[in-house]
Amino acid sequence: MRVTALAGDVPAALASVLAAHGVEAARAEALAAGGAPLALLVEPLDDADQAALVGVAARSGLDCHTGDGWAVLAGTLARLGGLARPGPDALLPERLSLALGRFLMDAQRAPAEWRTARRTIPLERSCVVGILNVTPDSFSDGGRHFTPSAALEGARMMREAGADVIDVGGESTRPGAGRPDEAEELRRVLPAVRAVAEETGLPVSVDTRRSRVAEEALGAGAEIVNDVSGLAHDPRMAEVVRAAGAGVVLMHMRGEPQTMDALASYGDVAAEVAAELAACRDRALEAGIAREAIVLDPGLGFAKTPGHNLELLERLGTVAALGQPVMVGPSRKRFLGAVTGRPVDQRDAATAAACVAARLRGARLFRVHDVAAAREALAVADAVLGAAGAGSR
Ligand code: HH2
Repeated sequence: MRVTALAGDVPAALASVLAAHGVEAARAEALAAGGAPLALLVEPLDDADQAALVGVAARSGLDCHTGDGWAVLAGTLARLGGLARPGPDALLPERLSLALGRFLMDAQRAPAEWRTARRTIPLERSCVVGILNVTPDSFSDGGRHFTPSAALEGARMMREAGADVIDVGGESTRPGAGRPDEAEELRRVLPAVRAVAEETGLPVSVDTRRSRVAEEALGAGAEIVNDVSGLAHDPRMAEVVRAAGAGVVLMHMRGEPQTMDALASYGDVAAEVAAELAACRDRALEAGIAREAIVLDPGLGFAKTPGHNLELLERLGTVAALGQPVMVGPSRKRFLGAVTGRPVDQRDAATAAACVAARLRGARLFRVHDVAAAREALAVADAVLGAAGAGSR
């Protein structure tokens, strides 16, 4: 007798083993999807809801651990899905089955594209977003692309290197950076956005927390707004994004760039960041922004210690389960210096490695300075995932 582990991505491995043993392909896929292992934290719970969960979990063959006001359920997707059944056959009180059902629907959504104001960007292969900081003081590339012609030249080189999107920013958000006023941010950003959109044909995103900068950049050819405050900084930002039908990156941060380092305190960083991003996504939906336009970003380095950033990368699946495409921006950041001992200008290999780690945990978009290094590393990660039959992950 031989016992073989289904290594790698379990659903993909299960589908391929079942198919190799003669199960028809579509059925093998369905069985494999249902067999995906999942562990969920459900909170807050009152005593009655908790008792209902414990009873149903035992009858359904699920593991259930409980504590004061919470429960962790673990089992296969198929068994957990049974708990979300609505209607007369429901196993759980409606409040619980609805919450579980909504979560499971989001978790199984595998967004394969991103809608912007001008096109739909495919996300089957990793999407590399090239950073173009038109700032004098960004932490790694400040001053390099400060004039419009230098910005355009930088964008052209990134396109050659395989960038899918160019992200233009006029404000450094590194801790302690001085903030340009609105007029200065506009002066920096608009000529670069106009030139890059016209000359490269690539989708341009504008990295700003100001609605007026976003609005004018969208008018000048940008089609995505990358807001590191997750629409929280400027109350008019959501409306500007909605009205333009722009793509939007909602990034997680606490406080402001000037105060965020003091707010890097979490009980469970992945769960808390995911919950705060879910609330941010829901506010965007309430404001009328289309679900297909929204990308979520855990905000590596923003109100996070080096340890938090690493833990977030390892547990990125918690964010990916929200059902939106996930972007990460590890590029040249301090936590990579802490791991490798390298100074800021020697962190591109570490950045590419962090991108691959994130890709394996479900990220689809990668905001980087060195496009060529990330593109090459992600081509390998994409090929490995594709080879495992996990291309839709
Ligand atoms: N990081 C920075 C700026 N914008 N946007 C997203 N979505 N995700 C990020 O991780 C992110 C971001 C900070 O990096 P950088 O632009 O290189 O530096 P600076 O803020 O100093 O210009």
